[in-house]
This record gives sequence, structure tokens and C-alpha cells, in this order.
Amino acid sequence: MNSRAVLSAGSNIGDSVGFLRSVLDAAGAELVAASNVYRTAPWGGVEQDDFVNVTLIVAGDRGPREWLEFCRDCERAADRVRDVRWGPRTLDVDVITVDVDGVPVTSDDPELILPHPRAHQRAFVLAPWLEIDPDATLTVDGRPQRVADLLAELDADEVAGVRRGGPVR
Ligand code: PH2
Ligand code: MG
Ligand code: MG
Repeated sequence: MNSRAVLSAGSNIGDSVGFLRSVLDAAGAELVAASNVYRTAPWGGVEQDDFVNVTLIVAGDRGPREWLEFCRDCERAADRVRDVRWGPRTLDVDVITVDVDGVPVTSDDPELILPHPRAHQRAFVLAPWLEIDPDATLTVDGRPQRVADLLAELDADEVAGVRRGGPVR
């Protein structure tokens, strides 16, 4: 299966940039592009430390489920504990979109909803994604929309809380 996925990784516990680096390392030859590291204010209403986030594009011979397994393997390797929803974590890696043979996959499987149902609300996903793919589109409400436009529609405070840093490695 010839597929391409957009992944978003984030961390706000421990060696956070090291955990992001571990995702790039695990992707190996499947890594197509990685954004810089972004320092981002926590999204979702839980009071916690700022995150570091990166958005990646990966491609290879994997289906959507296998990209999810890749993400879970990375989280397990970082001793991720599932605790508070939207709370602090060593490493979270989410599948944002998967295209198979150039066609965006949609899924309502509760374990892997595609495209990611909240990606369009999250500047910490969209801003780094735009950096590595300025023409990116994301299907929202069944309609493909430009990531640049989605980001421009977000609250200015939300966007201001997402600050671009240096390379992951
Ligand atoms: N992840 C969350 C909840 N909130 N906020 C930021 N800034 N970055 C994240 O990666 C993040 C978050 C749960 O997945
Ligand atoms: Mg997440
Ligand atoms: Mg997650």
C-alpha cells in the first residue's frame, strides 16, 4: 500500500525534544519531512506546562492502522502513561491524515478517526504542518480546506501561543 500520513507529536514531560527526536528516528527512511520544534501553550483547558510539538510527513507501505501502530510504538517507547485526557504526557503521537494512492482516507472507527477530528482547531498541529507543506489541505465537514485558511480562522491568541523554534535534530 502506497500511503502518506501526516503525524503530530507532542510532549511536555521529561526530555521532551528527545522524545520528539525519537519519533523521527523511528520513522527512519519513511520520514518525508519534519517541521521545526514549536513551543506551544497547552490546548484543551488542562493547566499544565507548555508543550513542544512537531508535525511530520511519513510515507511507506503501511495502511492507516499500521501508522496508528507506529504512533503507539513510539509512545510506548517513551513510557507514555494514559492518564488525564488532554493532560501532561511524555509523548503523544497522533495520526492527522492518511492518503492512500493520493486519496484521503476517511474513517469513523473510534480508535482511529480520519481525518483527526480536532486537528483543524489546533494551531499546534496546523502551524508546523504549514511549514512543511504550504499547500496542505484538510477535509473539515466533508470539504477539503486549505490549512493556511484554517489557521487564519483560529483565534489570534491561540496562534500567538505557538512559537517556532529550531530543528528537532
Ligand atoms: N496535546 C494534548 C492536549 N493539549 N496542547 C498542546 N499545545 N500540544 C499538544 O500536543 C497537546 C495539547 C493531548 O493530545
Ligand atoms: Mg493528541
Ligand atoms: Mg493521542
